[in-house]
Amino acid sequence: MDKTLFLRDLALLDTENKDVTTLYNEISTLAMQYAGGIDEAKGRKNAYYLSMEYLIGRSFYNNLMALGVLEETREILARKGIDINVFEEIEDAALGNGGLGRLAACFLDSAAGMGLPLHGFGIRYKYGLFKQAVENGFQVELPDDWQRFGDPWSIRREDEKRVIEFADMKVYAVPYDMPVFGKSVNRLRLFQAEGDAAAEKISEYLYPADDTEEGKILRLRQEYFFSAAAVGELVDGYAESCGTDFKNFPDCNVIQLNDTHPVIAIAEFIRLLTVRYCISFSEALNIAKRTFAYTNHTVLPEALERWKDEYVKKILPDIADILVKISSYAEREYSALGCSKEQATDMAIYRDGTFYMANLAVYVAKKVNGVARLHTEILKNDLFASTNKIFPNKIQNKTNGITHRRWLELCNMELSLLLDETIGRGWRTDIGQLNNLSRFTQDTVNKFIEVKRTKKQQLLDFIAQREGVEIPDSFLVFSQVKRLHEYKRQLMTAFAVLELYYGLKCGTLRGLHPCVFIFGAKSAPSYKRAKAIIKFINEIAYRINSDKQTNDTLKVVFIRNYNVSYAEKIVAGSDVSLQVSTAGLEASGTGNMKFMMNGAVTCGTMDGANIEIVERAGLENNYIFGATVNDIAKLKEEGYNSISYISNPNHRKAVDSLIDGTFSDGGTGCFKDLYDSLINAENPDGYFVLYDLDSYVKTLLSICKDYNNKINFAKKQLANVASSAYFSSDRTIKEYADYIWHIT
Ligand code: 26V
Repeated sequence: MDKTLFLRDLALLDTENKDVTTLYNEISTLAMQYAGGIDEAKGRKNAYYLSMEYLIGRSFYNNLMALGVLEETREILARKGIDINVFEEIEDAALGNGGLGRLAACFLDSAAGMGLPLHGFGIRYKYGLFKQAVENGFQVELPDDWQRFGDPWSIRREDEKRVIEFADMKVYAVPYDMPVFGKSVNRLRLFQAEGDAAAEKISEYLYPADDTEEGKILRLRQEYFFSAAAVGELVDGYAESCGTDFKNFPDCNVIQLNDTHPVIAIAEFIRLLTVRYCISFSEALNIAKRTFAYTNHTVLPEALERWKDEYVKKILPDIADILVKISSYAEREYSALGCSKEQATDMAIYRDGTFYMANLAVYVAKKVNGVARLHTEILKNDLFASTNKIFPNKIQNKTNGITHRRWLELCNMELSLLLDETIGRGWRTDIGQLNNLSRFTQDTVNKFIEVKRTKKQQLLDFIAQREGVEIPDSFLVFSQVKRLHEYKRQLMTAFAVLELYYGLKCGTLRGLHPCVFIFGAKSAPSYKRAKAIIKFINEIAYRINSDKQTNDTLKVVFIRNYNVSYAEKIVAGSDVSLQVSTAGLEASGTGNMKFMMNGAVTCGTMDGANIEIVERAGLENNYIFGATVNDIAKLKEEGYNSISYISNPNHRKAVDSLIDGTFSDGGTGCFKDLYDSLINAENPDGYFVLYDLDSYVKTLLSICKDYNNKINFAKKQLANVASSAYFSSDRTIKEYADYIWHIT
C-alpha cells in the first residue's frame, strides 16, 4: 500500500454533496488503486480453497484496517465533517449462509495476514443470502441485491473468462477478483455466469430452492460451474508453464474442498487430464489423490451431497462416466485391501443409482479433516469409520478458528486498546502473545468492566434504534445468534425464557438479576419447523416485552436480518454466549469463539469446539450443562421417552404453551407441529430438548446469580479472553499449511 499517496488523495477528495454510496465507491476505489496488485506466488506451492460460500460481510472497514489506513481515514473524513460510521449503511456481501461460509472468509484473512499463498474460488452470486424481515412474527425473505451499492473491491477479468460446457448449454465463467489484504495480497476469485438467460441463472441465487427437480439440477450446475472454472484454470495454467506431464502438479498446487459441494471438482480434474492432456485414467486418479484434500463440516446426513445418476447423466454425461469409473477403481482397491462387503457398501461412491460425493471425497482426498476434536472423533468412529480403518492416517483434526483481526481488532477497538496497554501491541500480529494476559491485575479487571460496559451500551443503543426495544445497560446480556436449526435448540432457550417469565409472574422466582435474551437467526426458506420456532420466539418476545409487571427484569429481542455486521456488535457487547446444541451435532461452532475472544462466558453443552474452549478457559469460568455424546447414545439405546422429562409443572407449562392457546401461530398449525415433534412423533424430540431443559434452566439461574458479583464475573470473562489465542484462525491456517497443504 502506498499510504502517503492514498492519504494525500483522500485529503484532496471532494466530498461535498456526495451520498454515502458515492463516497464509499470513491474511497474504496482510491484504496484499491494504491493497494498494490495481487501477489502471484509463482515458483512456490499454492493452496486453493474451493467453496460455494464466502460470508464476507462488509469490506470497507476491514480492508482499510488491513491496509493500515483505517485510523487516518477516520481522521481525514472527520475533518471533512464525515463520520466514518456512515458507511455502515453499505450492506454486507452475504455470499454464504453461516459458519461454513464465514470460516472460508476468516481463513482467507488469516492466510493473507500471515503471507501464506492461499487463494479462494467461488461463485459471484447476484443475490446473496436473503434479507430477513419479520411480519406478524413470521420470517419473510427479501432479495439481497448487494451489488446495488457497487462492488469497488472486485476487478472483473474479462480476459480470463472460460467456457464451461454442459450437455445442453455453454456458459461463460467470468472471474471477479477480490484482493485479500494482509502481509501478502491474496486472491478471492468469484465466477459470474454469463450467456443466455438460462446460463445466467447459474450464478443468480445462493442456494436456489431445491425441492423440485429443476432446483436440484440448478444446484448441480452451480457446483460444477465454479469447480470446473477453478480446476480448468489451474490445470491449463500448469500445462502452460510446466508442460503436460502432470506428475509434479501436486508439488505446485493443493486444492482444499470446503465440504461436499465442490467435490465434483475431482471428476472434472480427471476429465481434463485424461481428455485434454491424454494422461491415463489411473495416472490421473493418482495425481488427483495427491492434489485434493477435503474438510467435512457436518455429520447431518441430509447435508452430505449426493446426486441421482439421471441428473448427472443428463447435464454432465462425461462427468457421470468418470464418477462411475472412479467408483469401480475404489471398489477394486477396497476389496484388495480386504474390506468386508458391508464396509464396501458403506464407502461406495456409486450405489443404487446415486453418487455419494462424501464417499468420493474421502476416497480421493489425501487428507480428510474434521473441524473440532470431538467432530473428528465422530468422523473416525462413525461417519467415516470404514475409511478410517483402511486409511488410519487420513482423517485429521483441524479445530476451527476465527480471524482476530475482524473479531477483536476491528469489532472491539476498546478491548484491543486495553490489551495493548496490558501486554503490548505484539498480539495483533502474533496472536500467541495473548497468552501473556493469563495473570491479570485488579486494575485490568476494572478496566475490562469499563470496556464491557461501553460495548454493551453501543450494542443496546443499536438495538434500540434498529429493533425498537429499549434495554438498560444494567441488564445481563445472553445471546444466541446462529442459523436456525432444530439441533441448535433455539426452541430450548425459548422454553427456558418462558419459565423465567412465568416464575417472575407468579412470584416463585425472586431476586433474578435483570437480563435480556437476544436471538438472531435466519431459517432456510423451506424449513417449516425452523420458521415456526422464529414465530414462537417473536410471540414470546412480544408478550414479555409488553408486560409491565416483569419488564424491568426480563426482556427478549429477536434481531431482524442477523448478519456479519450485526454479529460484530453482538459478540462485543454480550455477557453470555449460548451454545446449546445437542451433543454430537454441532461440528465446531465459530460464533462461540468470537464471543470468547470478546469476553463472554459460554453457557453450553459438551459439543463441538465448546469442549476445547472450556478446556482452555476453565470449566469454572464457563457454564456447561446437559447430556454428553455418551448420554445421548445411551438414551437412544434405552428408548427415549421425551415427555417423562417434563413432569415438573414449570417445564410442562412452557412446553404446553405451544398448544394451550397462550400464543397464536396465526392459524397455521405450526406450533402444534412443533409440539408434536417433541411429544407425539414416532421418535419424539430427536434433539433432546426436553431432556436438557431442566439443567438448562438451572444453569441460566446460576449465571444470573453469579452476575451479582460483578468483579468475579468479569474475572471469568477476562479468563476467556486470555485463553482465546488458540481460536484465532491464524493457528488453524498454520496447521493446514504445515500438515495438509505443505505451503510456506
Ligand atoms: C446444512 C444444511 C442444509 C440442509 C438442511 C440441513 C442442513 C444442516 C446443516 C447444514 C450445514 C452445512 C455445513 C455447515 O455450515 N457446517 C458448519 O460449519 C462450521 C464451520 O466448520 C461449523 O463451525 C459449524 O458447526 C457447522 O454447522
